[in-house]
Amino acid sequence: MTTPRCAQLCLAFCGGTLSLTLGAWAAWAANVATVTQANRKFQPSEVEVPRGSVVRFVNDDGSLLHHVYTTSPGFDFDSGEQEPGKVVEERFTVPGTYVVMCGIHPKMHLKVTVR
Ligand SMILES: [Cu+2]
Repeated sequence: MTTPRCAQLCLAFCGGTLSLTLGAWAAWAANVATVTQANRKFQPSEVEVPRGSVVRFVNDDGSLLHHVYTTSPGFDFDSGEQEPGKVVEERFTVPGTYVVMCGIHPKMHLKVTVR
Protein backbone atom coordinates (compact mmCIF):
# COMPACT_ATOMS: atom_id res chain seq x y z
CA MET A 1 0.00 0.00 0.00
CA THR A 2 1.31 3.45 -0.90
CA THR A 3 1.20 6.47 1.32
CA PRO A 4 -1.81 8.65 0.50
CA ARG A 5 -0.89 11.82 -1.37
CA CYS A 6 -2.26 14.07 1.36
CA ALA A 7 0.06 12.40 3.87
CA GLN A 8 3.03 12.96 1.55
CA LEU A 9 2.11 16.62 1.20
CA CYS A 10 1.72 16.96 4.94
CA LEU A 11 5.09 15.36 5.52
CA ALA A 12 6.79 17.69 3.04
CA PHE A 13 5.08 20.73 4.50
CA CYS A 14 5.73 19.84 8.11
CA GLY A 15 9.33 18.89 7.39
CA GLY A 16 9.90 22.19 5.62
CA THR A 17 8.33 24.19 8.41
CA LEU A 18 10.39 22.35 10.99
CA SER A 19 13.70 23.00 9.26
CA LEU A 20 12.79 26.67 8.74
CA THR A 21 11.95 26.96 12.42
CA LEU A 22 15.19 25.30 13.45
CA GLY A 23 17.13 27.56 11.09
CA ALA A 24 15.56 30.67 12.56
CA TRP A 25 16.14 29.36 16.04
CA ALA A 26 19.81 28.72 15.27
CA ALA A 27 20.22 32.28 13.97
CA TRP A 28 18.62 33.71 17.10
CA ALA A 29 20.54 31.38 19.36
CA ALA A 30 23.87 32.58 17.99
CA ASN A 31 23.95 35.54 20.37
CA VAL A 32 23.90 34.46 23.98
CA ALA A 33 25.51 36.29 26.88
CA THR A 34 25.89 34.43 30.15
CA VAL A 35 25.74 36.24 33.47
CA THR A 36 26.39 34.38 36.70
CA GLN A 37 24.73 35.24 39.97
CA ALA A 38 27.25 34.59 42.73
CA ASN A 39 28.00 36.25 46.07
CA ARG A 40 24.82 38.29 45.62
CA LYS A 41 26.24 39.92 42.51
CA PHE A 42 25.78 39.71 38.78
CA GLN A 43 29.07 38.72 37.19
CA PRO A 44 29.93 40.47 34.98
CA SER A 45 28.02 43.57 36.10
CA GLU A 46 27.63 44.92 32.55
CA VAL A 47 26.98 43.28 29.20
CA GLU A 48 26.53 44.72 25.75
CA VAL A 49 24.73 42.63 23.17
CA PRO A 50 23.20 42.95 19.71
CA ARG A 51 19.43 43.26 19.55
CA GLY A 52 17.69 39.91 19.76
CA SER A 53 20.33 38.35 21.99
CA VAL A 54 19.55 36.08 24.86
CA VAL A 55 20.96 36.81 28.28
CA ARG A 56 21.27 33.68 30.40
CA PHE A 57 21.20 34.18 34.15
CA VAL A 58 22.83 31.31 36.00
CA ASN A 59 22.07 31.10 39.69
CA ASP A 60 25.37 29.82 41.07
CA ASP A 61 24.90 31.25 44.52
CA GLY A 62 24.78 28.36 46.95
CA SER A 63 21.30 28.00 48.37
CA LEU A 64 20.12 31.53 47.55
CA LEU A 65 17.03 32.34 45.57
CA HIS A 66 17.20 35.16 43.05
CA HIS A 67 14.52 36.95 41.06
CA VAL A 68 15.65 38.93 38.05
CA TYR A 69 13.54 41.61 36.48
CA THR A 70 13.70 44.89 34.65
CA THR A 71 11.12 47.53 33.95
CA SER A 72 11.25 50.24 31.32
CA PRO A 73 8.70 51.78 28.99
CA GLY A 74 9.83 49.75 25.98
CA PHE A 75 10.77 46.43 27.48
CA ASP A 76 10.38 44.53 30.70
CA PHE A 77 10.51 41.04 32.07
CA ASP A 78 10.23 39.25 35.37
CA SER A 79 11.72 35.80 35.94
CA GLY A 80 9.78 35.02 39.06
CA GLU A 81 11.67 33.17 41.76
CA GLN A 82 14.83 31.57 40.49
CA GLU A 83 15.87 28.53 42.48
CA PRO A 84 19.54 27.75 43.20
CA GLY A 85 21.18 26.14 40.18
CA LYS A 86 18.44 27.27 37.82
CA VAL A 87 19.05 29.13 34.58
CA VAL A 88 16.75 31.90 33.40
CA GLU A 89 16.95 33.07 29.81
CA GLU A 90 15.58 36.33 28.52
CA ARG A 91 15.71 37.66 24.97
CA PHE A 92 16.36 41.38 24.65
CA THR A 93 14.52 42.50 21.54
CA VAL A 94 14.45 46.27 21.99
CA PRO A 95 17.60 48.42 21.72
CA GLY A 96 18.35 50.48 24.82
CA THR A 97 20.06 50.40 28.17
CA TYR A 98 18.46 48.43 30.95
CA VAL A 99 19.16 47.96 34.61
CA VAL A 100 18.34 44.40 35.58
CA MET A 101 17.76 43.94 39.27
CA CYS A 102 17.01 41.20 41.75
CA GLY A 103 13.73 41.38 43.60
CA ILE A 104 15.29 39.66 46.61
CA HIS A 105 18.68 41.41 46.80
CA PRO A 106 18.19 45.13 46.11
CA LYS A 107 21.93 45.75 45.74
CA MET A 108 22.20 43.45 42.73
CA HIS A 109 22.36 45.48 39.52
CA LEU A 110 23.26 44.47 36.01
CA LYS A 111 23.52 46.94 33.16
CA VAL A 112 22.44 45.50 29.83
CA THR A 113 23.07 47.55 26.73
CA VAL A 114 21.24 46.34 23.64
CA ARG A 115 22.59 47.76 20.38
CU1 LIG B 1 19.19 37.94 44.25
